[in-house]
Amino acid sequence: MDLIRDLMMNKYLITSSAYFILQDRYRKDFALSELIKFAKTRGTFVIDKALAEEFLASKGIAAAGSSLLESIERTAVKSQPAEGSISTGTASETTAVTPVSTETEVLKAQNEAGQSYVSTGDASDVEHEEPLPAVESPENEYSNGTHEVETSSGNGEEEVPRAVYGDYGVLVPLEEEIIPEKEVKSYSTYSDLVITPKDGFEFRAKEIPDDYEIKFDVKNIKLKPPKAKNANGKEGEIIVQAYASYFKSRMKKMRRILRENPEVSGVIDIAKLNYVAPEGEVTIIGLINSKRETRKGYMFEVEDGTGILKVFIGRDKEDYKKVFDIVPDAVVAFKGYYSKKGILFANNIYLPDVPLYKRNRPPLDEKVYAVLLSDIHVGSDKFCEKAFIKFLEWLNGEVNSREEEEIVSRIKYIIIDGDVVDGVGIYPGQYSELVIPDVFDQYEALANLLANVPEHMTMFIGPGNHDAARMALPQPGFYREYAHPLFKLKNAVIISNPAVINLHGREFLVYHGRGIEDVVSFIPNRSHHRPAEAMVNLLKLRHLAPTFGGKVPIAPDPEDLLVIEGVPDLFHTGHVHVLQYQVYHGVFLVNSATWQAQTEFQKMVNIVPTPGKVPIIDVETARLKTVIDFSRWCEGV
Ligand code: D5M
Ligand code: FE
Ligand code: ZN
Repeated sequence: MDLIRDLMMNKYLITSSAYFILQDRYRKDFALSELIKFAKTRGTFVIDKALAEEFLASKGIAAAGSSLLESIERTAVKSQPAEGSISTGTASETTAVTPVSTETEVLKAQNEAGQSYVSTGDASDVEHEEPLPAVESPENEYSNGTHEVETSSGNGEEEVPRAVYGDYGVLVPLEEEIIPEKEVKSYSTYSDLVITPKDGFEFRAKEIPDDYEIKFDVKNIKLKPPKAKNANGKEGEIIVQAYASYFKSRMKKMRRILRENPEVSGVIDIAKLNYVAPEGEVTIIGLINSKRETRKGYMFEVEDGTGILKVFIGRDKEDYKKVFDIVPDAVVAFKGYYSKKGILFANNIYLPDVPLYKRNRPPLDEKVYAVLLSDIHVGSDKFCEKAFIKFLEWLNGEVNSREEEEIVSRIKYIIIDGDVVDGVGIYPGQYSELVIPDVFDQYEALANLLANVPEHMTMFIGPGNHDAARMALPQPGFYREYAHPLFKLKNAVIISNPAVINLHGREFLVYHGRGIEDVVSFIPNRSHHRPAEAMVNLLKLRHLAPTFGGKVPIAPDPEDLLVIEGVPDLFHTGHVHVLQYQVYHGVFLVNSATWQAQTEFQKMVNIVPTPGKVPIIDVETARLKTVIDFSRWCEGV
């Protein structure tokens, strides 16, 4: 644990698998300062597996053997064992971190159709569907050991001290846990904030009928959890099967997309390549295990479920540039000549991409606008409270011009794209930057703010990585125990991350945006500060978080729900806190900004947010109408 503690003291994080690799070497083969120096050169504060391996390699030390879980996973996913020791870059960091709990989460999420399921320890959610058995009949608990009993109820008004049932059901008071009678909060949750529509303001949108449909929501997908064949090593077996189905599902979906391209025809299984006539041109579709620069070009290792293959593309080829768009675990097609030595010499690369055609949508009878928000981060001391309240007043008709009046009058929808609160314990040192140090109160505060959005405006609210939700993607929704004030808002629709909303016949793909991190990590010349360009890359790969085992945790669902299956009219992300938009092949890409000024952590990693800027979308064209700027009320936060 020394390594973890020492890194934490320096505001660095380490993932479990990196810890596994480094722990034995710490203070024997390397010093903390060396590791930190190395991480600095990479511009990160997170020591993950890849970085740990590179670090050891730079010191001429071989990494310890990979974890058991990784090796079983490889066996499951790959149909043939990889030869030699090629680094695939696809090892599962996520699995290695918390295999069992991730799995449990998945299964539970499936069973409960995305409902919340985490026992919080002090939940006071009256809407909880299944009261904890211990609360119902504590006197019947006769098992050995100690059982902590939940006795809180109803909004925390009548707090009964918690108690513990010891052996034989004897009640033992739990002194150190006794909660003070009435906690005095030193912070506001905006319970007194009342903003009402401006007198006489005409909201045209009230007369326009609602026309929305949630076209895709993770909660509505019934996933069948894989079954273990025997009781021995049950969890491991289930995880292996889940990942195997996950990759199968990714391959299947991407094959369908790639085959829409007429140039990707006559696709052949890798296992059958040895039977093709020599000199014949072949096309294969494969998942990228690894990519390596050589003297004359790039060498890939790809697999398709029937076999593994090396693919080489030389610098002289026209499609050579496309190698830079390919990240680990993306699925692409290669066309070229197969040499019996087992290498495909590619001439062409096909990314799944988005076809270049004009989507004709019937015109709307009336103009309708949608507001895109994300990353409100309520609870942070950098939350731009003043600016957000100005924005709420604006929605209620406090406008500055005729043009704004026309816009506000026709706003019917507000899409909120995650990180709605700041959460607790999300990044090192966060606690000192929280004004609301309690997640329950953060959601209460947010709901009190959003209660001031005029009722005829429908809000779609999905989670991000700061929210009380499953951390791994996709995120089915918020945990109800924490976020129940949001569920109570009359005009809010809780959505998953990602989700697809159809507004008046236009498809909006709504996604918090962590996949942008994959793009920034693997594609040259991409930056957190130009998110729309990274979004183009996600669209080209038709996947929201292509790389497995990188920074972005992906749940081992038996189906890959992160493939961009349909081409949306608009693609909305947040996460990196910078407003940017552009059109790519007819799709409007927009990363909405934030309501949080720069945090200390962002200062360290050199992220400069653009808070308080609000893109307004014309639903008819699914394009930007205008950006309203509230940033002047966010200075000096
Ligand atoms: O993300 C806010 C911004 O901070 C976004 O640009 C990603 C970046 N970020 C978040 N976590 C990390 C780590 N661990 N390393 C580097 N950059 C990071 P938010 O999700 O609001 O925290
Ligand atoms: Fe955020
Ligand atoms: Zn985020």
